[in-house]
Amino acid sequence: MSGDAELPAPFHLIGYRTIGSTNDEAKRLARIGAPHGVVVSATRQTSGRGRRGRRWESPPGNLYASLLLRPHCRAAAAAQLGFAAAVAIAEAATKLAPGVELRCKWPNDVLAGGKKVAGVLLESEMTGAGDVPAFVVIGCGVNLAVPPTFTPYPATSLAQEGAPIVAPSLLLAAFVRQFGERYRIWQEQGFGPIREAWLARAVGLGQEVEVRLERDTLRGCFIDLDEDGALLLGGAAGRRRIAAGDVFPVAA
Ligand code: BT5
Repeated sequence: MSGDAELPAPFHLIGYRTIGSTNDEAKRLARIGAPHGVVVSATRQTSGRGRRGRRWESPPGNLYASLLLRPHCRAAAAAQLGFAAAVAIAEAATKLAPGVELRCKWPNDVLAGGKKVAGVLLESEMTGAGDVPAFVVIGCGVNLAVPPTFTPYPATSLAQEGAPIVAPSLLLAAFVRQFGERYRIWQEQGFGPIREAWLARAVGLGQEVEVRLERDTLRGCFIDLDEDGALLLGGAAGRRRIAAGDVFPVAA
């Protein structure tokens, strides 16, 4: 475990070589009172997680980091921060890999050259009091050097898309700077600016998409994002609001 002074305040790095999951460690630290701004990173994870308990392949060479935040917001509004993280990853990666086209895929994926290069896992816990989360943990996995072996949605790494090899610590510093700036604007102005930045990079917007839910698959036009980041899907039966799922393009 090691510390690093390079992150802008209030962010503070706790780095590990090997850990189960940086999200689990950030949550453990949050429960024993760690402050807003702690960032847990690891060279590799042995139990990296995606959403719904899915596995996140985490070999050395890529970025694995989790931000611990203590925002004063409605629980539902915390989901907005996942979009801020995806935008900040895309912005940071664009600076370090200028030739690669970075886009956002609902809800919080980042694509490089049309393939998944980064994912975000947002988890929060409530206190007993009111609708304000006790803390929010935002876990980010970014494939810098090593793409995963097999995935249902095509995946890649920045290096595979032609970028030079970027050190995880370099991307982490750039990401945290971008995220810190987005977070400050979010506190002052709400979701609007993040939503605009995310929509400007969104794949599938205005197009026919397939949305896979836990027990169902829907098809429709990806119309918009709502105030809490839910996907608005238009179809013959009207407009439907989707809070969680996976989006796939529909072959023309
Ligand atoms: C995500 O889940 O995309 C969120 C991933 C978050 C990972 C970070 S790493 C740091 C922090 N600590 C953790 O334990 N997690 C966070 P989801 O949308 O459910 O995507 C998971 C799916 O992506 C898997 O089922 C695979 O199909 C695919 N996948 C697995 N590893 C991948 C990788 N390295 N790159 C791209 N896709 C991957």
